[in-house]
Amino acid sequence: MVNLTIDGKQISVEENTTIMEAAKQNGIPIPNLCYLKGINEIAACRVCVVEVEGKDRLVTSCNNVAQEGMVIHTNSPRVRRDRKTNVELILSQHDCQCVTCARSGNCSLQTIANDLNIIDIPFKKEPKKMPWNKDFPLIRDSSKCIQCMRCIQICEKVQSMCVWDVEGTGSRTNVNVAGHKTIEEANCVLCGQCITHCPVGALRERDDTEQVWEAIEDPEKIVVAQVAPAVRTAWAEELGLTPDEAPVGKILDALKKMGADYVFDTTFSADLTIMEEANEFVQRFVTGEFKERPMFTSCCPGWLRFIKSQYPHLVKQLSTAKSPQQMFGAVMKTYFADKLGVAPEKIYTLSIMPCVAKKGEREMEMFYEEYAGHDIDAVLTTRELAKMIRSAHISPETLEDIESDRPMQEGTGAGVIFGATGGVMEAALRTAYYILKKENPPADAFKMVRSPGFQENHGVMEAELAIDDITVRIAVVSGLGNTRRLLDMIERGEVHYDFVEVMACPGGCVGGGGQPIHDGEEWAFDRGKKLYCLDENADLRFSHENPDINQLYAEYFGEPNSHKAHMLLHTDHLE
Ligand code: HC1
Ligand code: SF4
Repeated sequence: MVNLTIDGKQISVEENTTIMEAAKQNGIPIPNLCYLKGINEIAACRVCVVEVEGKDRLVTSCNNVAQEGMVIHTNSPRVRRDRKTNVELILSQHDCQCVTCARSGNCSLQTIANDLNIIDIPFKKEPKKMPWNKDFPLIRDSSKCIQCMRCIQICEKVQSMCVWDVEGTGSRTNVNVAGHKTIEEANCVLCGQCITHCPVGALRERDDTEQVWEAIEDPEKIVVAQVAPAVRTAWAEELGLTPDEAPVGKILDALKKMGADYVFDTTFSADLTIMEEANEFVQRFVTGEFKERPMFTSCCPGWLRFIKSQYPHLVKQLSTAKSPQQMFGAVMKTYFADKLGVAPEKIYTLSIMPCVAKKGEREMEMFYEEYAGHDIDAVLTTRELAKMIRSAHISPETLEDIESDRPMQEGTGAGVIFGATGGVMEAALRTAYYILKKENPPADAFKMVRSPGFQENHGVMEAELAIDDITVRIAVVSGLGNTRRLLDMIERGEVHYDFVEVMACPGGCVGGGGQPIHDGEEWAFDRGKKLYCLDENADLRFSHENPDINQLYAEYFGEPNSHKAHMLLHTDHLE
């Protein structure tokens, strides 16, 4: 242990603890803009400077280790002056258009500038404005970038994609798309992790709320909305409700109050995905059609973008099942349109997702069906949903816990856990077991695939399951750096699996790039626990027991993997 004094408090910390972490562990927060523990400890912003007695110069606390006997002041007059100058320098190159910024009210630069009582910016320069395609689902505004390098580091170290890089030197240093490429050329997977780790508003999703308001206003359109499993764990964080006060029914009520005509829960179509995917897996597995193992899940569009650009030869091993979002869109524009007695063109399908890549997924050509354009017409993130609720001046405390509309009303616990890493696999195994044995396993029989944390075992959970004389080898991974490691091990023949679930975002969709932002904190695993809790308390925990899914098959699709199901619920990823 190392003993030192910070702000007059005598403390002991483990060796090799940074001053920043030592202070934090002892209830002394040191402000910072660029620091991300274990990922970005480069002292780029110099906001975290502290005074160490006996040293002439101030030291940055994020990348200097606490040493025996140090006496540190985190808020001396010298520190305050220096910190203020450093923030003024950052502001001098920032566009400071706070009122029109997507991150206004949730921006670490705005907070620190206010905390330091910065009223004038002494040395203002014209911020650099680089061109950007505003139609792309991910938007970067270079005039707001503070060059903290977090986007570069999260993309490279956690997601292994290296989309961002620094260009130029000295005062001409900028962050931009690596290799002088446009963002469209850069193989960006749209996971949005750079957005949720940006301390300011330099990165954001494309705003699609205005086109949704237009659709709501259009009397010719019937707006049919769906809400993804992970959204219920996080939307309230933006609106000041506690998790207990924020069931998914209140999101449905908000959507109805804003003018949606019908509202549904994506857990319904997560159950539908399980019916298709579990049957596909069992069919591939039992009939020996399955020469190339493993079969990969296909519901995460960040993962689809990744495999297509990084491991194109493995694309044929993806399940052909569309994601729940796309399946629900297809069902809304066919089965549901029939029920309403309207043409599919009249239906405007809206999904609320924790995800930026879902905006890209709806645009993908392969999901185009001749019957009615795209499966999905608009995708809003959880953050955009909160923004719409605020702009409609709905008081969150007046929302009621309403039910989804019929006939696609029911969703099981198996569908709910889709939003957390391991959830798709667990849900699929519950139904695959039933298909093979004609009886249910205990609902928690496969809970070993729930990841305890995305860094443990490099974020990989693996298991071998015996169902009678069949052994199924499975793995679950989240985060694309972890995924790359796993795929390389599979390719080198070091590990062998039959079925693998991949989610691009660390922790799964609960940690999605469209979720509310808590600067420098990771909330995915706490949100994931909420989903497992909802599953545990659900009346129905098996997708194949969902009565509305069974009705859908009886009335429309016949059986899983039928010709009609293939036409509407599956896709060819190789096209
Ligand atoms: Fe997800 Fe999915 S779980 S991909 O993470 O399969 O976005 O929540 O909606 O489609 O169900 C996201 C979440 C979501 C789909 C489902
Ligand atoms: Fe989107 Fe979920 Fe995939 Fe992240 S893990 S890219 S939120 S679908």
